[in-house]
Amino acid sequence: MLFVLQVADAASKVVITGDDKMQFNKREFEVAAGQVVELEFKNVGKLPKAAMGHNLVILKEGVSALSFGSKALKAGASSTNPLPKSVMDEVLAHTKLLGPGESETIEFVAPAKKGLYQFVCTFPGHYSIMRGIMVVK
Ligand SMILES: [Cu+2]
Repeated sequence: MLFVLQVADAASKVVITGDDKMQFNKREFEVAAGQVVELEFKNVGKLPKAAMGHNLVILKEGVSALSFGSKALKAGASSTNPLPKSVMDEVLAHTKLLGPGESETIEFVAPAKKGLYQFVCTFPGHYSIMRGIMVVK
C-alpha cells in the first residue's frame, strides 16, 4: 500500500511587538526566501493611539528605513495616516496603524532574493528609533 503524504511548507510565523518607549522587541528576524510569512504585530503599549501608535512597514530591497521615514514625513505622514500613498511603491508589506492593545497579522511572500530588507514604524517621529532588519535567507 502506498501512502502519499503531502507535507505543506509551514509558513514562517513571526511575532513582533511595539511599546510606549518606541521600541520594537526585535531588531532583526529571519525568513526563508520565497516562503509565506505570517507576521503578527502587537502594540503592547498603553498610551493613546494618537500619541504613540505604531505600524510595521517592511521596505523593498535597498530602501533605508531612515530615508524612507523621512520621505514619508515629507509626503505628509501623520498620526492618523502614517503611510501616505505616494511612498507605497517602496513598501513590500505593512500593517495598519495600531493603538494600545491592538494587534494585526499580515501575510506576505518573502522576496525570492536573499538579502537584507529594512523595516520601520512610520508614525511621525518614530522612524529614527523604531527600525530593524528582515533577513531573507
Ligand atoms: Cu511607532
